[in-house]
Amino acid sequence: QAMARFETEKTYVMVKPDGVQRGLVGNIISRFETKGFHLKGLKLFQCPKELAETHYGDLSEKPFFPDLVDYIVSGPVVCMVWEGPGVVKSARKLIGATNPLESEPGTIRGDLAIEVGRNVVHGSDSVENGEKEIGLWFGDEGVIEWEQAMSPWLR
Ligand code: RTP
Repeated sequence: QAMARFETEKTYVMVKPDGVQRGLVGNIISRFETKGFHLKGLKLFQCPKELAETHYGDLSEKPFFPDLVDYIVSGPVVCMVWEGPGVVKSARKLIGATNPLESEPGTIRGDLAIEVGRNVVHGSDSVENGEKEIGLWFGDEGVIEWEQAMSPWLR
């Protein structure tokens, strides 16, 4: 059984302001849903500057950091928690490479974006960072543990 090798885990995925403005929220959610992952948290949220700076704290020395923070707070984002076997790595694959011109067609960025500074979506890069980011964006509330009635074909 191939799936036995993958732990059930959670990841933090976020539609960035350009994705919300361009009306891509449904398209992006749809890809995670139809893949078979389970939605455990979802909100439309205006990110305060401090949170954007904390979230991207590792990049604070980068020349593009101020622009990145301005971009993330420029309009509402859609915050999501997705759960499933190997979802952290799989979500990164669904999202595609950071620079949309290098993302494969079929990925979210490959299909929907051109600019690295407007790359539509974020996904945690490790299980550990996923836990950290879910805490950062959702706090104690908003993540709902519910059992999805699963099709046996998806088990
Ligand atoms: P993310 O954290 O948003 O999922 O993106 P990532 O892991 O694929 O890429 P990372 O290197 O962590 O960069 C975070 C975000 O910063 C913006 N960026 N701009 N102007 C630039 O050269 C540049 N490089 C990165 C992108 O929005 C990237 O997603």
